[in-house]
Amino acid sequence: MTAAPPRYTSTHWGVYRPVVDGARLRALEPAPWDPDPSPLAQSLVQGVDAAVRVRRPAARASWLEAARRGEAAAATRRRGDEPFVEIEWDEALDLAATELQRVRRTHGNAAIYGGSYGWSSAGRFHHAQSQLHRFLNGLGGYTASVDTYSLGAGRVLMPHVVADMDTLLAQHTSWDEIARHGSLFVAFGGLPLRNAQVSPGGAGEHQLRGALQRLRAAGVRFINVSPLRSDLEGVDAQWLPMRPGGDAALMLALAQVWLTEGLHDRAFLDSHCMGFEAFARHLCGEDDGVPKTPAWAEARTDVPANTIVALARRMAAQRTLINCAYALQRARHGEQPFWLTVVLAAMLGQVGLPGGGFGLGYGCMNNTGSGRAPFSGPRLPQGSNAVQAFIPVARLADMLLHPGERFHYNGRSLRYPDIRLVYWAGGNPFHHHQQLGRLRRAWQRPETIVVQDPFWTSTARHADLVLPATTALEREDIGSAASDRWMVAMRAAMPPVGQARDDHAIFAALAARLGFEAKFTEGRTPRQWLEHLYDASRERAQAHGLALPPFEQFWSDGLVELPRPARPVVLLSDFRADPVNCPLPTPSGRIEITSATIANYAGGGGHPRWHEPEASPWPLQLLSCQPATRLHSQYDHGAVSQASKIQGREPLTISPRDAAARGITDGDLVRVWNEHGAFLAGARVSGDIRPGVLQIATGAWFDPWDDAPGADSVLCRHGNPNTVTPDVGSSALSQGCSAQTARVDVERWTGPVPRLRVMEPPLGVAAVP
Ligand SMILES: Nc1nc2c(c(=O)[nH]1)N[C@H]1C(S)=C(S)[C@@H](COP(=O)(O)OP(=O)(O)OC[C@H]3O[C@@H](n4cnc5c(=O)[nH]c(N)nc54)[C@H](O)[C@@H]3O)O[C@H]1N2
Ligand SMILES: Nc1nc2c(c(=O)[nH]1)N[C@H]1C(S)=C(S)[C@@H](COP(=O)(O)OP(=O)(O)OC[C@H]3O[C@@H](n4cnc5c(=O)[nH]c(N)nc54)[C@H](O)[C@@H]3O)O[C@H]1N2
Ligand SMILES: [Mo]
Repeated sequence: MTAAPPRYTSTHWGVYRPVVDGARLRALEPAPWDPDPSPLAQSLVQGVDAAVRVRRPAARASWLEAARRGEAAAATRRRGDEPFVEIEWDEALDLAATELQRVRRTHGNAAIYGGSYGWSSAGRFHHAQSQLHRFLNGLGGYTASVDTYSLGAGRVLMPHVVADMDTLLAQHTSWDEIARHGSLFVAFGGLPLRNAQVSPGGAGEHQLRGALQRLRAAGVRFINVSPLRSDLEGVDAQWLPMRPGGDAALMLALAQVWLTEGLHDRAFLDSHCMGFEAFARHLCGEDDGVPKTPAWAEARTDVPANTIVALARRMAAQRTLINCAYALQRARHGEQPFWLTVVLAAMLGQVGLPGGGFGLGYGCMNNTGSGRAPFSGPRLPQGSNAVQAFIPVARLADMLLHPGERFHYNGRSLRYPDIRLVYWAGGNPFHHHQQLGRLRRAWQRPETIVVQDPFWTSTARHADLVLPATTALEREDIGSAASDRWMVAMRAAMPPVGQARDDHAIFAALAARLGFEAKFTEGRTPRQWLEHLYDASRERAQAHGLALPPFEQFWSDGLVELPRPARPVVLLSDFRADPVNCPLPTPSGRIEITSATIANYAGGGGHPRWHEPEASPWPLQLLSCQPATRLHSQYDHGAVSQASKIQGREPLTISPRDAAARGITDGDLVRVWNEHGAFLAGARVSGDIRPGVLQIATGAWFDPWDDAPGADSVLCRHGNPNTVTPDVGSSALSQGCSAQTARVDVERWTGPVPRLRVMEPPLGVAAVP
């Protein structure tokens, strides 16, 4: 008798063995090989079939009435503010298909917004966004989105300056090489252990904690340039508690010290870079009359000038890696710190050397620095989109509010399409988008909004038609992430909860109603798709010199290990060794310290520069970081996230000084507000944060308290920071998300303590038996 094959499930935060008793998940045991498993999975144990699971298709009452008559629904009541009616699957699919057909016939395919940004789940076949895109392409196309909330400014900027982000991330120097050759690690935004719990598609072996210990043991010293001490822990890091948003000023001053003291590498700047001269003139103030001195930077960062000088000399004297967290570019003019990170590394002449140069996002995701091949495994072919219209992803509300209006993006002038139908699968814009009160207004404009999700998220509550999707535990899939150690055969662990259906099955049923089922499924069953996608990835693996076993063996082994490449990974080492024969994909083939393209697109001289922050009446800056206790909004109802709440609200970190000035003590409920809206949170008073700054994690399910006493703008009673973040592009160049550029005030909340509604099923949906 042969042993039963191992049963694994893969999540964005690790690989686990599900323990199931009948239809109930009892435990998720961490993979035995994982040295530092993430606790996040424990939220699934009670969470997967919690009361907030969507068990049946449901429709907003007044929309349903109109749709049953075959009419575009006049929104008589606001989305998010009306009971639902549970309906049968057949009717739900008929209504969705009829609405898709009506909208495309009446307004054209560009009237369908299918950008559907979101992380969904780790399996690559049922990846909801890919399934939706394939489906909508089969229907004749849709308005798409480009870039990400993660790296909006960075993704647009980097191809002009060095290379595209995916190319760079795939080659990040391995932690082992940094331990072997590095001396100093300067971390803008720190290296928070909480963020390295995840990687998109899977994090099969958690490496950051071990890597930091190895670096420390090898003698590497760390500098944590961040408003939060806790952004870099366990390695005796020196903390520079700088003012958020000031990084570009600090970086310019470091460059200015090197220039005036002759510590920069002229030979490297000559052979591998272009446009240093104009930048050098800017550092000296020859163009604008303002030398970018340490004293100038002190006034913008609160880092003392003598500390800046000492740091500059220290960096120039040894092998130094300069890393920039994604967070720094999720802001107004977020391109600047990313660009300057590269410019600093170039001035030190250490780009392409092991342990030196730059990093963009060590510590942001688990797999960065794993030293493994960038091989990304199976992915669903999405077909091609016949619609040209697209938006930079974070311009969602602008698009809905301003059809036909022009906007700038990466050197182009484009128009917003007129959206009549929104289809969202695998994302939660009512957690992730900025200025949620504005999104709520924009969201009233389309005629139909379909949301496909396992849970009654705030986005589902703001939909017209909600289709219940299975989770990865309820179906078969393949887990795979770039630069991860494993590819995982994800076996179904339990039957679907309620009437939930797989994302693929839902789209296949819609395609059947719309007459293109065969084109959508290509006649394959889901298992046949897994085999087909695996085989295609096996061929790609061969190009990386990786030999994968046949599908049958992979499926019965439960996973396959992707070996490390023989040669150590060092970012841009080929370019360093031979810039003529291994040029960069920039116009000059070199690192562009000055970019004619950007000067042309955006003006301003074409080199990095400092932008003074806009004046604000609000005294505090609010940072909204990634949550330690969940992935974004996923499983906010689960045990791990719930255990962190204060009086049921999201914790907000505040300095003792700012708390005392407002009579706030640890554990109090507080209200944070500005001109955009407000949220309630629980105060966590801590000396780990510098005064003048508040920090709260993203992802608390948005729970608007519309009948709050005296509320004149949106108020979230649960703690979603996007009620107060500004919905403005990072710049006309990149149009990324500027969530970090939020200014607010905070006070002790003395009003009534409202009951949360978002953790219960919405009105009209039957309670769980
Ligand atoms: N203020 C502020 N806002 C931010 C950020 C910030 O730093 N500050 N960060 C931004 C960043 S970097 C990101 S990436 C975004 C994240 O924003 P999102 O990616 O939208 O957040 P998630 O919570 O991961 O949303 C995924 C949704 O998919 C659903 N889902 C999971 N599995 C499946 C499935 O198999 N099928 C279907 N149909 N649905 C599924 C989940 O229930 C959840 O509702 O947030 C952004 N927003
Ligand atoms: N556990 C967990 N891990 C995650 C995620 C999650 O949801 N949960 N999300 C993942 C995703 S999608 C992404 S894109 C990455 C995002 O990775 P990041 O965007 O880097 O993550 P953040 O937590 O927003 O920011 C990291 C730190 O930067 C600091 N910081 C913020 N603004 C500034 C500034 O102006 N200057 C300086 N010097 N420091 C600043 C903050 O103190 C913060 O703790 O994280 C990933 N990791
Ligand atoms: Mo992200």
